[in-house]
Amino acid sequence: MNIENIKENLKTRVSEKRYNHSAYVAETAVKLAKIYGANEVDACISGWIHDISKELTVEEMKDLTKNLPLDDEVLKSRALLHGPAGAEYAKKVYGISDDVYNACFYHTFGRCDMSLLEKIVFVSDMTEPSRDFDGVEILRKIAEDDIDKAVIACINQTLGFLISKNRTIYAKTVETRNFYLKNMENF
Ligand code: DGI
Ligand code: FE
Ligand code: FE
Repeated sequence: MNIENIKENLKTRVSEKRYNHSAYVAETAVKLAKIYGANEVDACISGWIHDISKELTVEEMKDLTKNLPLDDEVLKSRALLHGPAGAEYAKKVYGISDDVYNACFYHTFGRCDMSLLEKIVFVSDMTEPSRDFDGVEILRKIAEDDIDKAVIACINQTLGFLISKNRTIYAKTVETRNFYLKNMENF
């Protein structure tokens, strides 16, 4: 596996905007990996591949994930399914590590007790330099201070966005938030 090959392939699979977003997520994930002592190569690869299946149709995503036990809600939503579909695609094509696979799989809704890499990719996706929503600067600061708090703050941002659009909220997103909030109380 080689980052140059991943970049070339990604260019053929997503728009220029999403390609640039992926580059920024890789850059941000490496920066956070340096701060928290995570594997920088894994952070870089995860950033580049996390959205690699995002522009497929839901049918193509379902085909990639057909052997996985996914919830119906995930199977109906490109927004929720693209992480698992990207993880499966990258596993098949590049033979990624389990940690990179999980960082890609869970990058949209998270999960309880994420690995450091999973948290870094989750937070980098939301705080990379081309994100420009209100409050992103505060999120970037939290990201460099406390990665668990940053996970909660990123989910709060997503929930606010979903509520403002009157969209459904996936239960696993809420479960991830509850896990980290409850963990915080023990500090
Ligand atoms: O792929 P990106 O745009 O870089 O970012 P993402 O993978 O975090 O989110 C993709 C979309 O998924 C975004 O529009 C928000 C949406 N999303 C995140 N969490 C949930 C969700 N959609 C639903 N329905 N439920 C969720 O819990
Ligand atoms: Fe995504
Ligand atoms: Fe993304």
